[in-house]
Amino acid sequence: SCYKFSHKSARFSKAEAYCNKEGGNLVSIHNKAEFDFVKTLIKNNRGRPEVLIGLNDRQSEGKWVWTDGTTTDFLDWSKHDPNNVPGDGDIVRIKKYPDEKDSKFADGDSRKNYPFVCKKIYGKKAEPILRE
Ligand SMILES: [Ca+2]
Ligand SMILES: [Ca+2]
Repeated sequence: SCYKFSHKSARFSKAEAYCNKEGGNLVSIHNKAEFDFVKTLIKNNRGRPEVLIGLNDRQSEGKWVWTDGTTTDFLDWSKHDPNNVPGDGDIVRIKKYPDEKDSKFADGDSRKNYPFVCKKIYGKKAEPILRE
């Protein structure tokens, strides 16, 4: 797969649409090694503290799915999350809380702008653009 960090901030649906245009989706994460890689990518890009990934429960509250349609087989929540705040709590950021050692998954507001990471899976067509 191919990964791309965006320095521009966008809300979830716009970020996903941007990744779709590039032939991918917001990044999905399936194991610790991949999560570590994504965190390295963020660090190398000036360590923006909160970065959007493709995980969301927009369709069904509490049912976490990736925008690229891959299986939800890895979740690394902060001990504070998911708690349905801030905002609608429907999207997920990688976030480092001051009282935790590592960056973790944190649910957040789908209307708020964040930098984001796209991922393109070779030989896989991008899932269609999300509706608002
Ligand atoms: Ca939610
Ligand atoms: Ca939260």
